[in-house]
Amino acid sequence: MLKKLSVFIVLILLLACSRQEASLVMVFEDYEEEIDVEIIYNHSEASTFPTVVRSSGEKPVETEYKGVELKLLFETLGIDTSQYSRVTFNASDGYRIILSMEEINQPSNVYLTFERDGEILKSKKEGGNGPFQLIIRRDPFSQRWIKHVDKIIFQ
Ligand SMILES: Nc1nc2c(c(=O)[nH]1)N[C@H]1C(S)=C(S)[C@@H](COP(=O)(O)O)O[C@H]1N2
Ligand SMILES: [Mo]
Repeated sequence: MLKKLSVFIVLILLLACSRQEASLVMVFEDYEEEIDVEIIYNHSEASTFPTVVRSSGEKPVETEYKGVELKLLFETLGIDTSQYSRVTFNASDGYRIILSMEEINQPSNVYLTFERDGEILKSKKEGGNGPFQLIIRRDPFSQRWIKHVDKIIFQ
């Protein structure tokens, strides 16, 4: 009984630690700020939506992603988006994309996601697309669905 309990506790601790690994930095003109990722995971307006995932060398699969619409997240963080015209997203593997604020502001289009089919997105190290993946719903070919986003730069 005690043994089972300690295994359980160790598992919970491991889970907690693996989630703490997720980090996201926002870069502005004259300063940068690491944001509290719990704001993303616990966002009251996080939503779930269906998508078709086209991964290289595989058949398209219908999946469900959960995330926060990026413009809502920016609002929550108190970022005055009217000051900027484009946003660069950097990933931990060196991949990078740039979006215009105009595209980000389109309704129900650009999401920062953290869950796929009910499971928290795994990091690159764990073989997943996470911990955060940008999904652009009006971009069906997914080249710009940047995986492992770790830095968002406002310009
Ligand atoms: N971080 C990161 N995101 C990325 C890529 C990448 O190499 N690194 N490739 C892009 C491309 S070209 C496609 S088609 C989709 C799907 O890539 P996958 O086939 O490797 O899953 O992810 C996009 N996002
Ligand atoms: Mo691709």
